Amino acid sequence: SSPDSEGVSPELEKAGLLNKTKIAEGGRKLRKNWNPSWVVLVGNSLVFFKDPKSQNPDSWKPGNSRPESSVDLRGAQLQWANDLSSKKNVFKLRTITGNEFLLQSETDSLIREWYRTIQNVIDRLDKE
Ligand code: I3P
Repeated sequence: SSPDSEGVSPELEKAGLLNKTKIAEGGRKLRKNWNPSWVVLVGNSLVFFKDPKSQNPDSWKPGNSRPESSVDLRGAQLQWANDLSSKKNVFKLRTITGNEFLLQSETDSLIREWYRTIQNVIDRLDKE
């Protein structure tokens, strides 16, 4: 993060384009609806943007474009979930409140890097 933002905004860990579908809300199963999503990992949250215009690393900043939704990673669980989709490179993120998302990329290295980075945040929060 830039020196200016230190102490003002939480740290931007990662941002990029992934395919996303929500598959459960509060434990209740939902019908899949895959869409490209600009995903931003910042502080303890994964933030989703759907507006293509917001697909740049500055978008998550307060006052900029409005996120579609945001996920608290504290107590969340991550697992590879290629059994839950016909697509390759799919993992499932389950929040403590029972919301479940599938995230996917055609690029193996990219999805592995996302998995590793999100798991690191979950592990860090587990130790707090
Ligand atoms: C779904 C759509 C999804 C697919 C899902 C289908 O059909 O094709 O892309 O998930 O499979 O049910 P619809 O558009 O009619 O809702 P994947 O792409 O992840 O395979 P599923 O029901 O086996 O999860």
